[in-house]
Amino acid sequence: MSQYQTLETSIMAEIAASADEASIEAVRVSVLGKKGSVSDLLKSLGKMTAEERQDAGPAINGLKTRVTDAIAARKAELYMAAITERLARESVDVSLPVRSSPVERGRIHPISQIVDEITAIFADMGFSIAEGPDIETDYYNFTALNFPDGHPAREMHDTFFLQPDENGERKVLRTHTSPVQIRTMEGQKPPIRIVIPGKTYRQDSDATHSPMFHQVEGLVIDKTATVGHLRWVLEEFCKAFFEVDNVVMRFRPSFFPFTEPSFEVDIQCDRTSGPIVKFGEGTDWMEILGCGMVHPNVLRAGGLDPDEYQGFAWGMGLDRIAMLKYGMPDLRDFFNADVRWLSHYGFRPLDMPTLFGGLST
Ligand code: 2U9
Repeated sequence: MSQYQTLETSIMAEIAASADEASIEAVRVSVLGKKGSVSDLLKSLGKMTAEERQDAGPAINGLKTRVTDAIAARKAELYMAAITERLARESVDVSLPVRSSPVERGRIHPISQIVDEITAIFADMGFSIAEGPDIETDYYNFTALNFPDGHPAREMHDTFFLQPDENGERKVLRTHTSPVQIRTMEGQKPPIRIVIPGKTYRQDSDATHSPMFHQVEGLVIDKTATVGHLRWVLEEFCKAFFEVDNVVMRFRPSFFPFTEPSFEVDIQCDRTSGPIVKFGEGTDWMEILGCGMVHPNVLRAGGLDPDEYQGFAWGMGLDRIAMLKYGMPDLRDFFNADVRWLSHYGFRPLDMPTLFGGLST
């Protein structure tokens, strides 16, 4: 066997024994690099006589071509093997659930959810949302709403009073959202159709009362609004909100300083299944809101002529309704900021309530 064949056999064995891309590269350098064994043979051709070169030339060049091809083939083989191994190691199971993002982990508080549900229903009927300040003047909270000075109804509201300011004026934390309606009447010509969700404050605290609580009120003012329209609006609201078609409502005469006539509204329900109340069936009644035709004095306070305009209004406490609709036993939990309670009773942020998509799904 010639020296070239011996060298070729040993190089081919080294190529075959290379187990990864680094070792085949090392073989290439030791064979074809500047000081490689085959490179040295090629250089030696220059020092040979013409005769010697006649045989050695083709032998060395043939050797170079074969080992170059063998190294390239082995390199490609090892490259593919490395990729295949890496793909197997790094494979991703695309059927696994996506890790939840902060947006998905967060929860909407039941009160925010209920405000969204209620405003979606009234927006669908053509109402706009109105808002106003939590700290109110005595005038907007009481006087403009037909509570005479010294009237016991002012005491009934268990008002939180602020310290008198430099002019001796004693502001209050609003006891209802009704001041917003007065402000709207002052600033906007009828027809008016608004709903007012918001925080309200009264000195009261037990399992079903909190000193800060939430209301939604509504107001419609135009030239022809009647109790019939009021009844229709509230019936449509109850059907959508309680998600039953056959809501039966009962209007009982009542008294509020700002409405005349005034009513308290009950809806028929079934309480025979323990804490879960079913609506649209049963023989029990549950009070859910108060309402009435806007008192002429209140229209005047809003800058409207009661001989030209009339209207109706209603008010509803949200916290008790949320407890009822979502089955929460204690109102105080609403405001304890306990993340475990919120992740249990809260709503998913991307499930926005709509009439076509379902309110509380
Ligand atoms: C204006 C004119 C009339 C709003 C009304 C009620 C009846 C009512 C209570 C329900 C439960 C308050 O949270 S609660 O205690 N509200 O019964 N609210 S009529 O009437 C208005 C409001 C503003 C200018």
